[in-house]
Amino acid sequence: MDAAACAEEFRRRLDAAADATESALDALLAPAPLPGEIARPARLLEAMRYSSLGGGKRLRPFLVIESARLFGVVGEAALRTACALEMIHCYSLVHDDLPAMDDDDLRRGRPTTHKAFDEATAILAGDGLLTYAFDVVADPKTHHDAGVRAALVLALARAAGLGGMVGGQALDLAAETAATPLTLEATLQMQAMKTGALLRFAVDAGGILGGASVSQARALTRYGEALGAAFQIADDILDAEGDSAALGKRAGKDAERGKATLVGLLGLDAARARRDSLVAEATAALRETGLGEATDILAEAARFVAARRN
Ligand code: GRG
Repeated sequence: MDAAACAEEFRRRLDAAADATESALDALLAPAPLPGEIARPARLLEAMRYSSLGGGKRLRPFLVIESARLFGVVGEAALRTACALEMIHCYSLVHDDLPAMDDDDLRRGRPTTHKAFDEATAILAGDGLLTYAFDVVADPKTHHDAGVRAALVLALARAAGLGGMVGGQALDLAAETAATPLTLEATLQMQAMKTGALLRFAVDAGGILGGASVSQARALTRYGEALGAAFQIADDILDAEGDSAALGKRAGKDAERGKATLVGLLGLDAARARRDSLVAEATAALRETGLGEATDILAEAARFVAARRN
């Protein structure tokens, strides 16, 4: 596929993944209780729907769906895993926006969940999305093989928890009030945990669902790690360039808050160079899967992540 055709096909598949995720989340968050549930409280459900429907690029669902497609896996298994991951991503945004954390009023171009509802409801909506994600992955509707479901649950828990996103958020918060700024190495580790771990899970999940070989799984992980790092540098660059309106925050806000950013540590030019070499690293890792042109769309995703404006 030539570059223009690949970029067009990427957009088409990103839109398709976003549409499929929206519909599937809408169905999962329907008012009727599931077997074993007692009732679905209306206001909490409304806040969970508000937090997860009608916005976002749906990059993580796209990565699950497209990495599973590499192994011929299409349909419910990938889509439900994609929804679970997106629920965890949305929960993290809801909690990150709370007054005790980033204290933001806007997210995805509309009031944050605690502004649209109230703080207690926003905390519960996040908790509800987090726990529902594991319900969805562990449900036999996601995969007939209990071993596959257990592998997904384990990988998702590790990506989202203490040694992943939540741990990374804790390191980032601690850095804001620390006497000395984080070193480059510590910043890279914090970012790999805070934002990288869920992106990495997205492609690892495709390998788990598709029965990737050990070497293919390793290559996918390397791709996910490079993509995650490129994603975070792009975020730091957007913040520094003052082009962060769509991120729902004022330009330079992260750096001003004492948050560790790669632009702060390396400067803008070196951060851009690092971002570009991570895209090359991600693309090289895809070649190591031995899956050939089928991986072109994921290579395009790495370029998209690096060039994103929101
Ligand atoms: C509160 C447990 C907890 C964790 C928060 C990921 C995170 C940890 C906070 C998000 C803060 C933030 C805005 C980080 C920058 C990178 C990022 C995750 C941006 C939002 O992701 P996108 O661009 O968002 O994929 P959309 O809206 O497109 O889904």
